[in-house]
Amino acid sequence: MAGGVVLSNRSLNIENLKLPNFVVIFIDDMGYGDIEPFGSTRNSTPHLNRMAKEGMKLTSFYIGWAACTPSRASLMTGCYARRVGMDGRVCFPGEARGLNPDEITIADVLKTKGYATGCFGKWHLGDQPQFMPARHGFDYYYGIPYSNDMWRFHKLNKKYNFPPLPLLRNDEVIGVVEDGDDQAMLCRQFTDEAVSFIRRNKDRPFFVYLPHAFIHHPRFARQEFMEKAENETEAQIEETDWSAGQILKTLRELNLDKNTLVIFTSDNGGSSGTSMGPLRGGKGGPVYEGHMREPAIAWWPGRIPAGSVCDEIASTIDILPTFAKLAGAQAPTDRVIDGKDISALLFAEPGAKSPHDAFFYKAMGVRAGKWKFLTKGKGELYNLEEDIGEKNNIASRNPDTVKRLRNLLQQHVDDLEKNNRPAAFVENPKPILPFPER
Ligand SMILES: [Ca+2]
Repeated sequence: MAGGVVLSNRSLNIENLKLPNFVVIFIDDMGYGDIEPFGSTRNSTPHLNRMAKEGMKLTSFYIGWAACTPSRASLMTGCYARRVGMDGRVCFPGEARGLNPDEITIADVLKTKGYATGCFGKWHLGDQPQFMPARHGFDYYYGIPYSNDMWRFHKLNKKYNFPPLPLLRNDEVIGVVEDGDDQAMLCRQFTDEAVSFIRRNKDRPFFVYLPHAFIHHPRFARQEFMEKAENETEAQIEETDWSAGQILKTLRELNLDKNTLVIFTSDNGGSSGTSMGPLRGGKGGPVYEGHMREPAIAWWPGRIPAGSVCDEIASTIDILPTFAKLAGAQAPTDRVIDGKDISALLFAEPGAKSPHDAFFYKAMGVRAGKWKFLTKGKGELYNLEEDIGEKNNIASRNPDTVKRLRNLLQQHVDDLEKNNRPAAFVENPKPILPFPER
């Protein structure tokens, strides 16, 4: 070759030219204090300990909206759930509503760059064919379409008459979750499927979304975890730790660890039996930190500094813009996306700050820096730097701060009113499996 720059294979770092892989491990109903890196002394989580030691703990990491369905809608679209019409209650089996097929999900964005995309676990964004993972950018799906408690043993079964809880591979029903033994296998099955998908796609960029059914009630875990634990909750948490370990081990074995970003977090605050650590609140209810701040670990050896901690405000809504940036893909520009690229935080670039001047807790609260305001009652103001447990309402002493934050929240609520997109509804919805005769 004459002239120009000639690169030998030696000087050309092929690894750097590869698009990064992405894995999101999304636990159901895990609390802020349920794993050792976030202070648990009850549950043993060696794999997550190592993940944190090799990666970054995000200590002010929030979901985009509380509860299973809205939280998943936020994660998938990079938007607050009301923005995409998926706030309010969770989807039920055979319901007409689901995440609008017109929404652009993380998987859709990554597909534009040729990613293999797989979803392994609890979907919960509508169980009609129009709403399932295949219509939202996933090449492959293995899992349950909604919560593991939406089955015949649910306490409200008499009222709702839940159909059998199906296990799906793509759009095919391959099993039914009939009993506790079946429930106990869900973490293992989703993990094994995700690992196998990673192996099959090791030579091309991939996105693995692993939304576990664990640790949502009813709680059952495999025998080997039950034997070591004091109760089902501990066993389930420790099994999700095992699951994360399997994923990371597979990435190391395949030499993909230096080219894969893995994020571990939870979909909303912990339910009964879990720990929110120092935070107030838990699953459901109003909008204290324990409702929406989640344990979160980001791992990408060589890119994310080992053993780092980031306390800047970040959220699941940031995952779509961040992955888009890192993949060289275009995040949607024809609509409002609430999330922001947080790669500078993840890579601990000097002086990196949260891209969020304000973060919103549903449409009922706002955090700006250390200040947090809730509309609850006459209004509550907390200084999270000094009072992470939200014990001292100092609203009456700080009227100017209250006013500023109240305005920020009102602007956000007004904007959600003006710029929102609807959920989709189908006519004549049917459950995936027929309702049992009664
Ligand atoms: Ca949940």
